[in-house]
Amino acid sequence: MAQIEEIETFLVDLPTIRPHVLSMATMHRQTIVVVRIRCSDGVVGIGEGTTIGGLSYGDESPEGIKLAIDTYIAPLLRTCDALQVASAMAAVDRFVVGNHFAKSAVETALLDALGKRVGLPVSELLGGRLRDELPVAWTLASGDTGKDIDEAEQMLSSRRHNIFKLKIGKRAIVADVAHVAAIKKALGDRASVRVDVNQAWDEASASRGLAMLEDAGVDLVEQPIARSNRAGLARIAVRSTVPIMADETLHGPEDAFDIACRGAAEVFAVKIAPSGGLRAAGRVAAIADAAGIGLYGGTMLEAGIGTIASAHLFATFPRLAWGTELFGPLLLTEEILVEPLSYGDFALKVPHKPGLGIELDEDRVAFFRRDRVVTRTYSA
Ligand code: MUC
Ligand code: MG
Repeated sequence: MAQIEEIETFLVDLPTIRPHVLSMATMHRQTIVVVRIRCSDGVVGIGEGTTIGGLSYGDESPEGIKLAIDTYIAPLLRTCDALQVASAMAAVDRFVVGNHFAKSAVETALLDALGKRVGLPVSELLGGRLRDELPVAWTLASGDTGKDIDEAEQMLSSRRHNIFKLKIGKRAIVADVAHVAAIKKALGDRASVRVDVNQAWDEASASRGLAMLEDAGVDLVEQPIARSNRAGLARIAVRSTVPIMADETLHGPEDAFDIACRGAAEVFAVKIAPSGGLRAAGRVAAIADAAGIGLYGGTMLEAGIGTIASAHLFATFPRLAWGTELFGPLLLTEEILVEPLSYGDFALKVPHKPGLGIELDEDRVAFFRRDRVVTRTYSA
């Protein structure tokens, strides 16, 4: 038995390298919730809960994630055995409904601690890794066609990314499609070009937009309509020859099963936080795989902790037809890990060290903590 002695949470605000323009929000910074769990055997695990654009993307905000952990989840965990992660999370599930991002952050920290304790990477705790590196897409979302093309060219020549996801849905369909077509024309067969509408269209607009995107040479269309309209998504998926990917409509295994039964998507963006944690996201992937739905390793634009936690899970997938988009740390100006994640040759390497296989740079984290104490060296 190892007692969970302390659960610390704090918010870290990190600037982005450029504005990241999505249909529902423009990001200038990313806020991550770091969870640190200290156990009675001296082992410490870390986790991350991260969303996009405050409350504009989903039901949980960074501040809400912290509050849910501090006020409701932490007291439940204090009586749990850190050696038994599934049992600890079951105890949380009994008394905490929803709050998937908060649960994901806590479960990640428990798995990190367990891995460190037994000397195994998290991917092995999750059933066993099948690959050591994962293909990684990049999102072009500067809001400017010329800048996006330049950015893509840089990524191609440095061999960092050759899969690009374009954020659309903010402008009129014709303007958006012209933007996508110009980028695809510039990149040609050197890159896969995909789009994410982030729910911005209604069904009629989606039908129109999809036909135009197909002509532009787009390989995949993500969440074109509202997350609640699964019947509409199924109708669109039948009509469209470009595969449809489910994202915001997917919040765990039950959603995965419903979407699969409806035939509402050919691809799933599997994400650890919206799913409710690494193990729940694994169940989402298993349902998709059994239903013949292609897998894509998604992100909530997490920093290094959430990104590598996701990578450990995705490395266990037998099939990963659409690769991943685990580029979150590369969108940030600041590195919060002692050793940055290893990107290169269009892939992210999954560490072999115990646990998540990463270490926080405590000084940098302290500097960017929202609640940091600033010591004045001058008198006002
Ligand atoms: C989303 O909706 O997929 C993932 C990559 C990116 O640029 O935004 C996120 C969220
Ligand atoms: Mg998406």
